[in-house]
Amino acid sequence: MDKKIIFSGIQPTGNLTLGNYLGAINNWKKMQDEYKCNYCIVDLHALTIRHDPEVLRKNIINLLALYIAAGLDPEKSNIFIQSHVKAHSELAWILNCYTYTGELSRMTQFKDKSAKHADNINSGLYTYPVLMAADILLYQTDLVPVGEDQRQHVELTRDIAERFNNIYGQTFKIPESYIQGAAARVMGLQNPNSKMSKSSTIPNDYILLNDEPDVILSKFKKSVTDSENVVRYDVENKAGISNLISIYSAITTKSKEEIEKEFDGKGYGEFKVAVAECVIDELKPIQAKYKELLNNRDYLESIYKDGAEKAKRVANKTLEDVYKKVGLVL
Ligand code: ATP
Ligand code: LTN
Repeated sequence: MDKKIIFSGIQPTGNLTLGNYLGAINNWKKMQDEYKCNYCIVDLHALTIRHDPEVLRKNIINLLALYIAAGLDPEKSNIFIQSHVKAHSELAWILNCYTYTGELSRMTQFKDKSAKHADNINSGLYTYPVLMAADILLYQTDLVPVGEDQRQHVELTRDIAERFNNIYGQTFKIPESYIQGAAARVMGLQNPNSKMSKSSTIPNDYILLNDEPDVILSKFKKSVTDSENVVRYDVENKAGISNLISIYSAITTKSKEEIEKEFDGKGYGEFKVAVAECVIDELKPIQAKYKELLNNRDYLESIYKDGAEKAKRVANKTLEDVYKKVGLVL
């Protein structure tokens, strides 16, 4: 049987957090043998926020290095940069004509980002999910591994694909989101009621993948908990501790019950240090590989060039079919 097709991507908008790692890359890594994986650096999406061009250029390469450092293997997965495959922008335009403004207005991420960037609510931010739909649909994707926050965008992708297929006949495979793991939604360390985000203004709220060990330890020690001093999973009443349990569980693969037992009778101080240590140990080899890769620009270039060529072959086929179906002259 043919392997199922995976597509996912991260925006090169800055340093990645532990949330990006546990909610996305760490799961992607585990899927490489069983599935045919496409992992993209979605640089066009990053243009929806004001940015410095030189910083963006660096962030794109840094993210590529991080993908590989974190365990994505270019021999197994196709790794490429979105803007190198022009079909993404071209299909996005067409899909815009099959997406209703009412649907886009309902997107939670659009509402959040509009609130955050009130001085720059541009059309790209609004149609962002259509470009994401194009990303996914070009590759006849079966599964889209993402964090919980992206479920709504994948639902919209399905609706757009179904609408198009209903009008023109089978063109796109209908994808499903694939949300897994104990840490599908890693919460902020200072504000455990909202998601850990690299764009948070409070550095102690997030762990960056390139944070030094002493910084990681200090951030976990300062993390917000409750006064009960019992390591018990209870999101409603103990959001902070529950978040730490999820992080510890995602990395050690121990169940929540095992963790509660392990720290039975022990206080938060000891638990926080254990969580910090497992995160430090997890990130250490990734950080070392990352530094090494950034010194090997030729290798990185060969990966993204090769990746784009492979991606184009599949993407252009879908795009050509779409062009034909909507009545363009080829
Ligand atoms: P920003 O915070 O700037 O909005 P982001 O950190 O959400 O960005 P994205 O590039 O939008 O980063 O997300 C990349 C992937 O990481 C997505 O699959 C997303 O679901 C996942 N992800 C991001 N934050 C978390 C989190 N806190 N927990 C779990 N998964 C996350
Ligand atoms: N919208 C996603 C990033 C993204 C993506 C995709 C994820 C763009 N295109 C295609 C999965 C599949 C985000 O904001 N995290």
